[in-house]
Amino acid sequence: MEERVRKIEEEVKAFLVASKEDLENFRLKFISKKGAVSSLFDDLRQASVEEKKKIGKVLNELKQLAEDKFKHLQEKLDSSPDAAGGQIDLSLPVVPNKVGNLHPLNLTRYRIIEIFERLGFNVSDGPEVEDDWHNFTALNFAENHPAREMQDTFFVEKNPDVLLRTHTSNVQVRLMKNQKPPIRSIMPGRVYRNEAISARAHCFFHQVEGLYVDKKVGFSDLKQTLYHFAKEMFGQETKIRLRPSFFPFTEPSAEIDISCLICHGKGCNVCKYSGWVEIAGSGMVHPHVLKNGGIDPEEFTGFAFGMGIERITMLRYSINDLRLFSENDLRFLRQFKSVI
Ligand code: 2NL
Repeated sequence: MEERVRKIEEEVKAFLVASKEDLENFRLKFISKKGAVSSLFDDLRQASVEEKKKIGKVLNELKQLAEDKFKHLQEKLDSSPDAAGGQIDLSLPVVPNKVGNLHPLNLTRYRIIEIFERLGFNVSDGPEVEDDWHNFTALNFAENHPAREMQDTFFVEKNPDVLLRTHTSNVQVRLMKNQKPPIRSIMPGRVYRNEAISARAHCFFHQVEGLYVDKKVGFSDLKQTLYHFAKEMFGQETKIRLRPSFFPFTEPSAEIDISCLICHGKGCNVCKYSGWVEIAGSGMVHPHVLKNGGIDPEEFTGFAFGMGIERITMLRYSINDLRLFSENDLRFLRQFKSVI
């Protein structure tokens, strides 16, 4: 008898159930009144007292095993998606798959790169932790220039001077040192300034600088390149305006404004009722800077420019608070899903 019990136990364990029909067959075969386990209990009545004790225990365990398996399979089948009549309802709406999207600053960065690549510029990269020479001295900053002060620059060590770069011009310096003209390159990257955080300022931001050095590069090249960029970036009807300015690393220098996208020159909040919005700084590379980069200013000339990616992005999408870019609020970030 014991052998028969073991055999049924093996059968219970091996029985495969894939549908409600299979489960009903399982119940009929093992658990029902006419099932295998009941019939074993019937047979037990004829056994000796000693055998009843021994087999009875094993038989009760078998009964429990069959009932547990039944209950477990029943729950599994009830919770499976095709529980209702064994069919999947194809008319139900799909559960949307949450696909991520690019950060608005990256959308702008890629667009800027795209525009300049088509003009023959490549993309260069360099260190964010820099020394004083590459960040300031090579760029013609005077020894006592206020940008070197603690309140403007984050120093890792004041002496020797190791700092977080305040612009990506350090990459341009390294490029001039490593490469002979012609140089046509843009440098996107993160830069750091020791400023109080507000809607209009942050302790870091992103910049793209550009450098073009070759024989006979003139101011007209600078102007046409940035005019082309403005039209590609903000629309073909965009106008530009150059205002005289000052940077230690360029001479002459000019601030680049574009006609206001919001009011088209009529005057609004964004352009502070002037009709023009500043987008970049630029100029002809100062001869000292060319020399520091190992380039002969008698033979070569160049222009350079720099713009804030945050600023361009704010104009492009009408964003009014710089902090939105670094707060990682998904309600903000998800709005850029299909914008390229
Ligand atoms: C701004 C102004 C500018 C440059 C950056 C540059 C770099 C070298 C030589 C000369 Cl190596 N110039 N860069 C030139 C003019 C302006 O940035 O307002 N940026 C946000």
